[in-house]
Formats: sequence, C-alpha cells, structure tokens
Amino acid sequence: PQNEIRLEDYRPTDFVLLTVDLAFDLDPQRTIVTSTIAMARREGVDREAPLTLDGDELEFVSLKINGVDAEPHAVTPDRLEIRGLPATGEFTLEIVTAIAPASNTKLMGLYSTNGVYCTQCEAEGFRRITYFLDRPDALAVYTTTIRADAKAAPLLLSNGNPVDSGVLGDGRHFVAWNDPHPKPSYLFALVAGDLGVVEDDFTTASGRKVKLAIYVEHGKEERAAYAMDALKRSMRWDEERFGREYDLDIFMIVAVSDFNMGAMENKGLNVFNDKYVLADPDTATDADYANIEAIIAHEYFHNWTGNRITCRDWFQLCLKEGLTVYRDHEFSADMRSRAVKRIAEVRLLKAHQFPEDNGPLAHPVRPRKYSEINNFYTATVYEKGSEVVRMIETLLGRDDFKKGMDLYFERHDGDAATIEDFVACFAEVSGKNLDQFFLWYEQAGTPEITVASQYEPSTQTLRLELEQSIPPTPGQSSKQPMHIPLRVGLFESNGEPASPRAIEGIEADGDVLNLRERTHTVRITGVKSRPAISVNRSFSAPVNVRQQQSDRELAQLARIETDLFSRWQALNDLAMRHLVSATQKAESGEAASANRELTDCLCAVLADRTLEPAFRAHAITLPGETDIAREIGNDINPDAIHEAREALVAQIASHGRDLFEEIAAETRPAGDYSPDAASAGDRALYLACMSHLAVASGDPSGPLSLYRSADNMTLLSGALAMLAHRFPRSPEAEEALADFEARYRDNPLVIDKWLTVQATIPGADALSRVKTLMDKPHFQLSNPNRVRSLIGTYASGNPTGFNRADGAGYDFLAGIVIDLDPLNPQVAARLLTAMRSWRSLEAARREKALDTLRKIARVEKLSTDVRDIVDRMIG
Ligand code: B3K
Ligand code: ZN
Repeated sequence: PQNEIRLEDYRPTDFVLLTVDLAFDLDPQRTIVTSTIAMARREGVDREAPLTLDGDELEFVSLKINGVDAEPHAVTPDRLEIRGLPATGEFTLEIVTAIAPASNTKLMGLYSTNGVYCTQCEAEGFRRITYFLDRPDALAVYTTTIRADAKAAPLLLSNGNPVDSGVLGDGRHFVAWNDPHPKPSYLFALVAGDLGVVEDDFTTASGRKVKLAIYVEHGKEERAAYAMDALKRSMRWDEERFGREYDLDIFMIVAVSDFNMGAMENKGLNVFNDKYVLADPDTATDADYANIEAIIAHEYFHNWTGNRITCRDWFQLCLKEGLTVYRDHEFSADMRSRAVKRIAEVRLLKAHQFPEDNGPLAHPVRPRKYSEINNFYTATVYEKGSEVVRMIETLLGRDDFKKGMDLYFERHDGDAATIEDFVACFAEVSGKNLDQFFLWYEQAGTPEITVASQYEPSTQTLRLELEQSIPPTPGQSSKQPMHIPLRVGLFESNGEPASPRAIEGIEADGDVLNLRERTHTVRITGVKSRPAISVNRSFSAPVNVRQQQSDRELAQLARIETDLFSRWQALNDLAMRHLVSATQKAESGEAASANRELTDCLCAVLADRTLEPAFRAHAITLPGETDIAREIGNDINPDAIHEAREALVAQIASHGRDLFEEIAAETRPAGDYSPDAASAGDRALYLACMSHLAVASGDPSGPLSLYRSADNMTLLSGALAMLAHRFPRSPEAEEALADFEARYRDNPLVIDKWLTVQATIPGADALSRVKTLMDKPHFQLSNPNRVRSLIGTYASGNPTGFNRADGAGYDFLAGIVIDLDPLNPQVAARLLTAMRSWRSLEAARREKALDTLRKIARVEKLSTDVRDIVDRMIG
C-alpha cells in the first residue's frame, strides 16, 4: 500500500514549537501567508538533524532564519527541509508562502465559499496554508493577524481573543487574535467575509462572562436561534455533568455552505456546515433540530476533550472522537428521552458501524496503520469508540467513571495524550484491571455472543452457556477473547423480574455479567420459574447476540421488560426474524404468510398510551432493508428484501388499520410548532400512522392532503416522502414534488431534502431520476451537501435503486467518484464507501460490483483517499 503510516513508528519531533505568529494578506487568487515560528531543537537531538516541515500544494516564497534571508536545503510544494539550524537555544523561522483560496476545491486548508474565506485544517489541512510541523503533538501558542479588503471582508476572525485591530491603506483593515491555549495546527481557524451575526452571552459557573456569536449569511440570523440555545445548554451541561468550564472570553460559530463534513471544533471558532446551524419550523425537520443540538454540543464539548487534551498522533483519534460522541450522546439523553435516544443510537450504530466492522474496511477503534487519515473518521472510531467509553462507565459505575474523568482532565490538561493515558485513569481510580478490556481498542470486528439456556425446575436453577467469538477482519485473522460487560435480565412466568440467590461461573456485578473467557457456564439459582431471558440490556456492549428464543418469549419480553431499550430490541428481533424468513420466501417466489404474533405485538405497543409516542414510533418502524441485509449476511438480493418488507408493512397496515386511525387522530398536530422532544415524538408517531394508513388504503389522497395542510417542514417533508415513495409517478406525487421545488428553489438546504426524497424512491428507475436531477441547476458537484443529498443517499440509502441487477448503479457511482476525485478527494472517497458491503451481495451483483471497483482501481491518477478505499475494498 501507498505510504503506510504505522502506530509503532511514532516518535516525538526533533524540534519543539514555542510560539507561532501568522499574518495573512488575504486575496482570493493570491493570499500571502507569513509564518514566524519560535522554536528550539529538543534536548538530546542530534545537532546536525535537519528540520523537515510538511506542505501540500504550496508555493514557497521566502525563508528567514533569525531575521536573516536563508535558502532551504530542499523545497517542493509538499516539503520544506532546513539544515544548519542552531544546536541549542531558541531561534525563529520566517516562512512566506502563497496560496489561492478561490481555486481550492478540496475544501481543505484556506478556501472560499460563497464569498467567505474559511479554513479546515483537521486532519492535515494546515500544511496547505504554510510549511509546518503539521501533527497533533506539536503544540504552540498562536497569534494571528488578518489583513483584508474592508468592504469584501468586514469580519476577520481567528482563534482566541481579539487583541488588536485597525485601518490600513488601500481600503484594507486588520484584526489580530491571540489564543493563549497551546494547540496543534489542526485546531487553527480563520474566517473572513461579510456575514450577519447573532450575539448572546453566557456566565460560567465561576462567574466569568463569555461572549457568544454565531455568524451566518445576512438575512439568516433568525434561523440561528435554536443553535444559540443549544450552545448555551451545552455550556451549562458540561459544567454540571463534567465540571468543565469554557476558557476564553469569546466563543464563535460560523456557518458555511461548502463544508466536507458536519462541523469542526477549532479553538474558540467552530466552523459548521450550515445544515447543522440553520433551523426554523418552515425549513428544518425534527431530525434537523435534534442533529443541530447534538452537533453544537459535540463541537463545544471538544473544547475539553480534543482541544485542552488533544491526541498524540492520529492513531489516537478515538481519544477525542469516541469520548466526545459519548459526551454528546449523554447530553442528548439528558435533554430528551434517554430510552428513545439509546434506541436511535443503536439503530445508527447497527446501520453504519456494524457493516463497516463486517466488511473490507473494518479496522480497530484505534487503527494500527493508515495511508490516508481522512478515511479513518469512521463510524468505528466515532460510534464504536463511544460505545467503548460507555462500557467503561458500565464496568466502573457512575461514580468511579466520574472520578476517572476528573483524573483524566486534571492529569492531562495541556497534553497530547494516548488511549493508554485515558484508560489508565479509570484503572487507577477503580483499582480494576482494564488490560483485557483494552482489546476493544485493538481488535476489529463485532463480537458475537451465543446464549444457550437450560432451566431445571427441581433445583430452580438456570444454566447459561455463553460463548464469544470475533470474526476475522483485514489483518487480524484470529482474536483473543475480550472483556465484555453484558447486562442480563430474567423475568419469571408471572412477568416479575427474577431475584436470583446466587450467580456462579462468572463474575457478576448487579445485572452485569463480565465475560472474559471464550466460554462461560453460568449457574443461576433461586429462579422460581422458567424465565424469559433478556440479554444485552440497554445495549451494554456493541455485540451481536445469537440466542434461541421462541416468538412467544420475544413477544413476552416486548411486553414486560422494564428496560425500554430492550423492549424495543425484542420487538425488533421478532420483526427481523419474520423479515428474514419472508425474504427467503420471496426469493423462491412464495407469498409471505401473515404473522399474527408479530402484528398483535406491534399493535399492543402502539395502543399502549403509557408509553411515550416517540418510543411507539420506533417500535412500529420495522428494521430497514439494509438492516435485513446485514442480518442475512450473504448472497443478498435487495429486491427480495424489499418485496418481503413491503409485504409485511402491508400486513401490519391492514391488520392495524383502525388502531392507526385512532392513534393518528390522537396525535394529529395542533397549535404552533415546537421542536421539543415530546412534540417531535407526537409528530413521529403521527407520521408513522399516516404512512401505514396510506399503505392500507392504497390511496395517495391522504398524504396529499397532509402535504397541502402541513405548516412545518417535518410534516411537509414526511408527506412528500410518503407520496414519492409509496405512489411514485402518481399525479399526487408529481404535484407535491413540483410544488416543493417551486416553493424552496432559493433554499439549497431544503432543496437537499427534495433531492434525497427522489434519490431514495425504490426501484431500478431511481438511477435515471438521479441523472436527471444532476442536470438541474440546483445540483453542483462542487458542493458536498448537494452531492451527499443526491448521490450519497442514492448509493447508501436506496438498496433496490442502487443495486440494480445490471450493475448500472455501480458504474454510475464509479463515474461520479472518478469525476469528483480531482476536485474533492475526501468527499469522493466517502461516496465510494457506499459499496463497502459488496461482498455480501448475491453472485451476479457481486461480480458487477467487483468489475466496477477494478475499473476505478485502474484509473492512474487517483487521490490517496480514493486509492486507499478502493484498494482495501478489493482486498
Ligand atoms: N473533528 C472534526 C472532523 C474532522 C474530519 C477531518 N477529515 C469534526 C468532529 O468530529 O467534531
Ligand atoms: Zn468530533
């Protein structure tokens, strides 16, 4: 593989940074960057050792050492090598480079978007601005002076606190910023342009007043109100829950419309994809509001987990990402319904991380090698990384977990730390040995736990045989047993939780069983009747559980489990089981048989008014087509899955029709829109009912009148999706699609929803629809949000449309990836990961997919990003 970087090769830099002074003379075509770095040779380093700085597509202008003109030993756009530097003591370098923000289509480094200059430096974008030790363990205090045309860029922002400003000749002006907190280059940011602002303030627990500012395009200020509210709630929550206060005089967020990902946690100056800032009831859905809340919190929480304590190297990425996801999950759980949040998290984990862990792109939470770090901002590092932190909490309990976090903050503030540092804090405060647990960071693959049970009425004893196995993954053919905290609940025949006398054969801690061996034989005594067994309650470990359970047992758990997550899980397992067998029937041309147990069970939950509506909405939403594919595992025929699922939806819809009517009437939204979780739950349940009613009646007029009367985007886009997906090409669907386009043609973020709805209409026609939409003026290949909304959702959210039997979907995606690669390799590589589960397809599609991947691999000038993905996918 190309240029592999390995964890075991880590060594500290030869030179240490002291301060960095940056000056930008902004110009769209030719920005001049003057970087003055105070540094020193590290003690003990060879006095002859050269200094090599990273660059990427840079134009070198000049170099001075201690103020004197100097020649580099070697210089290319990617590298600057300097020799003859002082053996001891501090010295300064002045490096001048030239860059062109207006033609930076990669959206890494300094670029311009809608007339605004902005930066993205993580992971290795700073080297596209100036030659530097562009690595996370090279920390320095930065001072940044920005000079620009005062009309084009009245606003000049960077990290830290503003320290100086003034007028220059030629209509230019400047602002200087100082960030007192040492940071790595990936947290550097600069924004310059003409933007509107929403301001507020926040008084910290210790009484310091912090200015808050959210910058958006002029005219969009009102749409930043929810983000501001979410920010203030995040700041308070981090004080209350983790004792973390904000540490600068000002905290800024800037929303931009061209951004490679969701957002970026630059110190004091977060830059956001505007999709995750802007919201009002007319343009944002409940899901958008929830995402904004979570992402605002996530980036804010990075101030401590990521910025104050950063990563020693990129292998430690989950140190900041997994932990910060855990923190934002906890925040959302506190803001909303904990059980519903957990269900949504697990649904997402299973939909994205489990397939990744089970395919050619599988890698450990802490990878051991990479050739392109941008390809490791994955569901595994983020979501599984968060689950690993959650397991530490489960193992230690809330109090010791809190102590461990406190120790981590205290001991490592200002450090570039490692996972070892992090885990050591928890081992230390709890006295627990976490050596085996550490394998969660090192071994890829989703563990599978099989559970077999035997009940002996005469001795009131339950025997559990537990076995763990971890499938092979690339580079790891055999695995060690892991330390898995598995929550298990037992419910006796009267529905009451069992209260066992003793648990033998395993270390048990409350309802947590500590699996450490490949197999455990567990004896539980004092169980008065044959129990229903609920395994992995609250999803205590990110594993697959295989358990012999009757439909009756699952149905019983769905009724009586006290852990709401597990109630949902039981229903989902029950539904899954029928979906898998219905798929097999569809493949052999048989009709799916009706299933009373399941439909009754779903209706019972739907009718149970003691359960919150958001939970009921989740409960009646069957596993998606990709979930079913994952469960089946191999020789996937997406058409058969679709047919089977549709048949089951139809059964449920007709069986529960009266109930759906009743619940729809109860939850029909009235009054003003409010984005709070309870109202959103009502809408989710209402839409789920309406969708089933549309199926039951086969009549688009219901969704059409919903569309016509909707007074918020949640209902409007919900109705639009019902029409487009359930009644494609009907006059009703066409009317709504045309109306939606006309209404929102000037709002690209809303047009994204219109693109997504059409890209995900099931069936082979989707491809021609997507191609037609690409020709619309709304679509631009250069804008990541448009690309993801249309092509990304087509490839990863439309199994029948993308996996056409003729392979045309794959070829289309390959064409886009190849076209986009020179413009924006990061987004191109991400798009291609939609094909990561190609090996699980049935033989004919598998072959077509492989042909396509080979075709991409044959392209000579691929970016390291796409090359890395395609090579690993072919394997
Ligand atoms: N840390 C950034 C992600 C950067 C991705 C670089 N390819 C956003 C986040 O996780 O908060
Ligand atoms: Zn993050």
